Amino acid sequence: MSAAYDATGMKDHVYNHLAKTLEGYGTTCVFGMRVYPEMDRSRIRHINMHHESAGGLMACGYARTSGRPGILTLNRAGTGNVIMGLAEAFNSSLPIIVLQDGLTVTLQGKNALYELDQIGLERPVTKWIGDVVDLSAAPAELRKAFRIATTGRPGPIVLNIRGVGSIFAPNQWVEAQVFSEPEYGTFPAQRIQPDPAAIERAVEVLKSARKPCIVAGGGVSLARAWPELQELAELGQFPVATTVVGKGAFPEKHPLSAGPTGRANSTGLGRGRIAEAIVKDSDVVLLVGTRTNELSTSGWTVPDPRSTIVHLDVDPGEIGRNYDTKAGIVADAKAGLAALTRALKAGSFQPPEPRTEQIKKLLDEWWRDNEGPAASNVSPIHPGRLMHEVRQVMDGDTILVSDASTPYIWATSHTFVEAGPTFIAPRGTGAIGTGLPLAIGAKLGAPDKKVICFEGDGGLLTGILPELETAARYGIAVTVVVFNNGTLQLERDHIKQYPNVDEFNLSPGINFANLARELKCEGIRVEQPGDLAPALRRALASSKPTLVDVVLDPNEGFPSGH
Ligand SMILES: Cc1ncc(C[n+]2csc(CCOP(=O)(O)OP(=O)(O)O)c2C)c(N)n1
Ligand SMILES: [Mg+2]
Repeated sequence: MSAAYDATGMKDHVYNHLAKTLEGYGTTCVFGMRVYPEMDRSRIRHINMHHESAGGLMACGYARTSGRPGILTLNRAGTGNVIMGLAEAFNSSLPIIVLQDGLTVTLQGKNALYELDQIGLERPVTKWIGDVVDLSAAPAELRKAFRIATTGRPGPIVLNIRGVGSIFAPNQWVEAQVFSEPEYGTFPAQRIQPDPAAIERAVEVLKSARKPCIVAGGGVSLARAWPELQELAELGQFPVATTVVGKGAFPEKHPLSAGPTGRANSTGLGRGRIAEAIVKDSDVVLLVGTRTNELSTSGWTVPDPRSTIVHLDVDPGEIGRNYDTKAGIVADAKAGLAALTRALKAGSFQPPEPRTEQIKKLLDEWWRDNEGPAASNVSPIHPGRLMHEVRQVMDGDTILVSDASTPYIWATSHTFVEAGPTFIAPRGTGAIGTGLPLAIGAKLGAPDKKVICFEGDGGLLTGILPELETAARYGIAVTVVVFNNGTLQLERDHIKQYPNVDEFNLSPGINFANLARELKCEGIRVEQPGDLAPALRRALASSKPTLVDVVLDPNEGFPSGH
């Protein structure tokens, strides 16, 4: 334990104790509408966003790219708004810590200002809630929050700090020992090592395989296990498919990459059909860090339930959840993958026949089918052409963030990312109105990267549009690409047999570039395909947040599927 601050016990306001504790963990950024006035702004930026839902999502994006817990301070009045961020973090296993003003115990039940069952609301979507009644315990509870958030399966934490910020609680100046445990400032803070017997069982299964493959989930990126996954895949000549959230676990231009799985993009123009073919055609499937959810497994058909499953996951609750599992390994993904590689190298392992030719053939077919849309010159623009232009500006320094709905389906299917925290989509909740705040947080967690954010017009209008002003105020230079199709396309697609039902159409002609300029960002409207490339280049070169409003054909897209 390294004490970053004097641990002799000193009297100060609780907010100052907490700010000093955060500094010791290496936190570089705090989101929230509750300001800690004496926080050292030279070490921690405070981002005062507009909506607590967005704040929680910014904390999620920050956690993904920085590898540190995202911090949100919360005024009690914003409790109802924070649920979305907690839910996204809970389902996506992201460590965020919400420091909330809790109600003074003696006021409970009196209809006090903003009184609400805060803990009751938050309980189902948190890993742990610390109810801090004695304010002098707040720094110790924050240290506990960091330990719990960053070990095992990461997840969201709430500290309900009773009476803080309240005029009825004069004793907010308390004596406390203030120090930090910086080893819990990043995650995974301590890696759970695999049981050698579990590794041995898994290796026996992998050795017996004729056509093995790997399906990598979000757990690979959370464990930063990119090199270990690549080493194992190359050693075993295992094709690697990723789940939607797992996109970025493996370099997608690698000859062993089968690309992303996912029901929403496995038909028509979707690249998911490649992963689907490869994974279904495998006799042994090694699952790594995946919840085997409905979306990524195409309703639990990919992998085929008859294949032999090996599952490596830090959470024993996920192993065997949906698939009859021959060998389970409870471990951190980095530690588990390294152990598998070591054991295969030490044993008499012969790699099976390589399947890179099979992958290449499927990929060539997919490119051929996408040639037309990629070169399309029609206006309104075909989304396939937009994807072509986005691919030209993406490189190893790009982080792609997407809102839910068709933008995320195109993003997952039609882009190729490097290994790393390079792709973020809100698949914890699947909620629209999440992309922009995730992107703002992602940029703050990785200021040197280019962040491109795909947004639906419907997604922006859910209420996150004002966060463009947040990005402008703090100079957070994200590039927002709006899929402006004038409709809630995915929902409309579900009811297309009812042509007279038009509630899913938006007011026609909304110009998001103008709205962006009003909110102090740069805005570029694109109606012709030929204008896409210069607009994207200009946006990415700008030091200001820039919105590229792309007028898309509302009738072109993926068949419905969430
Ligand atoms: C918070 C939330 N409410 C409702 C939905 C259901 N839903 C899924 S897609 C969609 C339409 C989104 O429209 P838009 O963002 O414009 O994207 P498009 O499908 O038009 O590309 C809706 C409402 C959702 N995913 N999240
Ligand atoms: Mg739309």
